[in-house]
Amino acid sequence: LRFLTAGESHGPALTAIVEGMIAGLPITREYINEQLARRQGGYGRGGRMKIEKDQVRFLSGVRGGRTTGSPITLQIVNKDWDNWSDIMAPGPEAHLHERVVTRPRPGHADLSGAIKYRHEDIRNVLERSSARETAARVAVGTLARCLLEELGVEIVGFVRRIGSVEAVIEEDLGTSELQKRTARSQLLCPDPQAEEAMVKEIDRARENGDSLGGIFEIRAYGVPVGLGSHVHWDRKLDSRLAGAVMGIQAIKGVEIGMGFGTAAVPGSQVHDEIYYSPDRGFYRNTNRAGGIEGGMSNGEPVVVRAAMKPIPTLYKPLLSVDLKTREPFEASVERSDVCAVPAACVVGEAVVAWELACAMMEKFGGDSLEEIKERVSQWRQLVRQV
Ligand code: EPS
Repeated sequence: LRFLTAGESHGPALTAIVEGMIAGLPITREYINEQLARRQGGYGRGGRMKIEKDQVRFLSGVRGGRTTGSPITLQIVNKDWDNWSDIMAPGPEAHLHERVVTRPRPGHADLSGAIKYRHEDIRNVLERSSARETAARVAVGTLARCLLEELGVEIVGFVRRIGSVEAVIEEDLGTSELQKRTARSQLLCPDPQAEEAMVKEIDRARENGDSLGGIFEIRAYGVPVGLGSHVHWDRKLDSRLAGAVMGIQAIKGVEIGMGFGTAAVPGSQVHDEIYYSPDRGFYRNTNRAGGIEGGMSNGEPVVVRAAMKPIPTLYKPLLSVDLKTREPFEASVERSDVCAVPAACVVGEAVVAWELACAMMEKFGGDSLEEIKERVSQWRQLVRQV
């Protein structure tokens, strides 16, 4: 299973091609659009989201509501293209001297990208480094999510922190309650009290011309034992998940389970003790490992957390130097999001779904939904009998 995305933030469209998906998987535009709408939401988004209303189009690989096994092409049109078609045109007609960007924004890909690719106009960098691209990854991840759902794996994401406000989430909160509370929240935060404080903090940041980051958490329930492998570093499930989540724009830290917390306490408070009962088989009473030991899923929920930095496009000026004149200036912008942590959380769900779907395909394989379903159910039965 593999995919590629293409498309600029103010280009005509985002495109993704997914190759290797089994045949017979039920998939609807509506389900993908629902996830795309979730990504566009969240208190703290800026003006661009008033222009876009992301909708997916299938250009190949899906027929009559099911995948055919052929490469799947997904397209999301950028409505903002109408305002940019002169500037972004691919041919000599492009207005290359309009809206030229020579002022690199601190914290962005701008300066390194311009130096690396020898661009005089930073627009050639920012158009692709923009988090607009994550819409394509959400569409792709939703295909993966459909596969996982067929195989009994469920993905739930929520926001744990925005700025200085941390949510309190009861350890024993059931999946459905967690989902219900999260779905009700405009910040995807299951703690309503914390959410209120987060909204205030976002308002304050906006007033100050500042931006805010935060932490989101993704949980995967029903992941069978044995995805990934201990035998080689690049087959470890945690290594792959961390790479995928770190690959989301603005992510600066990823942890699995107790993560960084494991460094501060002795081993007796870190490792999950193992129990056995005839009806449950092997199990643990704690899940500090976040469902992964030795690079393999251990049957407990997989828990991935990520820290997102505050968006670097600020209304409050930060010092920088002009690429062309080498003169210092104070960077300021016209339009930006104040906080996009809930959006990043939806992207997090998508990339975790993707990596888990890849790991499922590797372990169980098959070319059709029936085939992989059969193999997964056999494996689950076998594991219960161990
Ligand atoms: C982004 C800047 C803003 C965001 C954009 C990411 O866009 P614009 O430059 O058009 O105002 O709205 O996010 C999206 C368009 C999106 O779909 O998430 C950036 O510089 O990364």
